[in-house]
Amino acid sequence: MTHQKWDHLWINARLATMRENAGAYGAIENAAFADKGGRIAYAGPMSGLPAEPSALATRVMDAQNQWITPGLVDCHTHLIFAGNRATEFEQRLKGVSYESISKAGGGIMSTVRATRAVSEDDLFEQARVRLSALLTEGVTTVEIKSGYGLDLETELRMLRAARRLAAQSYVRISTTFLGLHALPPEYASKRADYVAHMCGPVLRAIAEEGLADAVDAFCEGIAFTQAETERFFTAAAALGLRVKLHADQLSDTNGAAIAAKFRALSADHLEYSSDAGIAAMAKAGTVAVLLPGAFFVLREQRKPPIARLRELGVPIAIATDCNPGTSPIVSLTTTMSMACTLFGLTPEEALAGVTRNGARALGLQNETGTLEVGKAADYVVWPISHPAELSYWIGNSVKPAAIACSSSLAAANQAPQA
Ligand code: DI6
Ligand code: FE
Repeated sequence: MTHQKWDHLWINARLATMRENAGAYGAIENAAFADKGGRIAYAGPMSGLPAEPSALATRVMDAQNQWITPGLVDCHTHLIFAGNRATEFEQRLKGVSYESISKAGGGIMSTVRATRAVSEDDLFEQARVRLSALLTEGVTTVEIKSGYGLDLETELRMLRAARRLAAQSYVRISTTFLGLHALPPEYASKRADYVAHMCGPVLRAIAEEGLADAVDAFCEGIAFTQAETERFFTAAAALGLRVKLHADQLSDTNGAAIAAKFRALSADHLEYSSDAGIAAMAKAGTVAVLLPGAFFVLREQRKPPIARLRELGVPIAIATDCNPGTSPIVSLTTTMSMACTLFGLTPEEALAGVTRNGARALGLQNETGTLEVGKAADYVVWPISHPAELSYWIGNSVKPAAIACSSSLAAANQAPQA
């Protein structure tokens, strides 16, 4: 038999493949795992290997019974911003609400002022530190939203910084233009003009430069209405961009249904979503992205409708929502713990939420999110005895033994070895 040698082969591994309908965690014990040219070449039992390991791969590594999972996906972040909002945190602890801080010109606008004031290099550098924290715990795909610029220049700066992070790190980055995040003061009495500006020239410029993979809006009482959101989504769809939505976080604004209407990749938060909204998502194939970090920080009481999501088979993803206002967290595994403790997800659902379903929330389900032959070789080797440990430890305390990401930079750097 002629065999084109694999690049790497792990033997004596345990795989949490996270394939759908493949039993708990899609687990395979006594397993082997191989990649070639940045793609998964084998993910199955040792007994299925076609020859002796040394004959199969350039490098053979003994996993010593450690677990291999797909690389983790953080499918909702606002990683690029300047400054922080610690003093608002203090105010909220004294009883001032998030909404009233926002109405008084703080909240998102305070981060917009800080973000507008700094250069692209500064934005890049501040985000790089946060990105590194995510990567050390096995994240290989990160979504990054703009939305703290709210003018053409700053939105472009944010998205360019996100693209630079992608080019200079071992990570796959998906970018989202969050044009309708807050109404900036220069448009205070001209709401319609702001929406038109974002739906027209700003969206076009961003699309022309290829800076966004999707768009997003904050559909909320303190942010944008249903009609404004729909207008933005219609403009995005005309340019071939997929949509995502901050939906029903603080009140039921019909967000889940709007997302479904536009076949959104995901609707995120969903604490106040109606049964009808969730049913519409199920039909549209829209992923429910749960963000327990924001729920925790805002000390919310109302949980997303988990039972309903399960009942209707809506895929559930989990993300950090890393942002300076409501979710200042750069640990996806801690977020998994919160999803279990605060929302009642099982550790298996939490892991599916940051792998298979996180990938789907970005439209990357054919590329990453499970250990399956042909997908990108994005994987993590963990020194754990059970995959539930990934949701169990708090505060970035499980360190991967190895991380592989087949993003372009990783592929480029590995090429000479191949
Ligand atoms: N994501 C958001 O965009 C808003 N809430 C959320 O979960 C506001 C973020 C902020 O306050 O900066
Ligand atoms: Fe968010």
